[in-house]
Amino acid sequence: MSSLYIESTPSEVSKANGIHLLTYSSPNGQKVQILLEELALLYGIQWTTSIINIMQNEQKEDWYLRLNPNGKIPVVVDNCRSAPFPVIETSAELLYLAEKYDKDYALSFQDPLERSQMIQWLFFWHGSGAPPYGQLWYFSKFAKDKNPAAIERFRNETLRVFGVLELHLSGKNSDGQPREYLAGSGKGRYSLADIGAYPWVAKWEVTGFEKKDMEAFPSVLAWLERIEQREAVKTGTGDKYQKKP
Ligand SMILES: N[C@@H](CCC(=O)N[C@@H](CS)C(=O)NCC(=O)O)C(=O)O
Repeated sequence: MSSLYIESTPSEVSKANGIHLLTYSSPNGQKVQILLEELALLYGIQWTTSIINIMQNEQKEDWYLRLNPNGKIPVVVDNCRSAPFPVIETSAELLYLAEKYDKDYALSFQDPLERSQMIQWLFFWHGSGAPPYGQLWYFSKFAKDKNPAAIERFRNETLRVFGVLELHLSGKNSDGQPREYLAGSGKGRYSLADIGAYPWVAKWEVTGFEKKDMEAFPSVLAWLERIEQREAVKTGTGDKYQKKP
C-alpha cells in the first residue's frame, strides 16, 4: 500500500483507479466538479468521487491529511501514474486536469498571452476573491458570536472584488468593448478562469447580498447568467454531489 494511504483511509479512496475526487459541494468543491463535468462532455473522461463531510471535520482526519496536509477539500488524486499523485489547491487542480485532458484547449488557451491572462484571473480569484468572500461566509453564516466589524470588513472587500470583475468585464478601462468571459482576446472565451470564480460569485445571495447591492455589477450578473446555462455547470453544482443518506 502507498504511504499515502493508512489503515483508516476509506477503501473507496485507497482502491480507486484513475482520477479520484474528494470533495464537498461548496464553492471550492464545485470548481473542480464543474471542470470534470466539462471534460466528461468534451472527452468522455471518467473519474470516481468521495463526498467528504466537512461539517463533521472528515477533512481533518489523519488519513485525509496524508492527501492534503492543509485539511481542506477538494483534493484530486491521480492514480494513473506509477504511484498515486495527490493534487491540492483548487486552481492547481484545475490546471493539472486541463493539462492532462484538455488536449484541444477547449477550456484553456494555447496562445501564451491568452494563457497568461487566464492564469492571472485564476490567481486573482484564488488570492483576492475567495479569501475575503470565505471570511464573509464564515462571519455571516457560521460564527457563533456576531462580529459586525468583521462582517463589514469582509463584505466591503467582497464588493470591491466584485467591482474589479465588473471593471474587467465591462471593458470600461480598456477598449470599451464588453467582455463575455474573463480571459482570452476580444470578448474572451469560457475557460478555467471563469470556472475558478463562478461558483463563489454565483452564491451572492447566500452571503447576504441583495439585488440592490448587485445592481452595481450588471456585467458580472450577465456573466453569471451565461455560465449557469452550461450543462456541466448544472451537473457540477447539482444533486450528483450531494451525499446520499
Ligand atoms: N485554498 C484552498 C481552499 C479550500 C477550502 O477552503 N475549502 C473549504 C471548503 S470551500 C474547506 O475545506 N473547509 C473546511 C475547513 O476549512 O476545514 C483551495 O483553493 O483549494
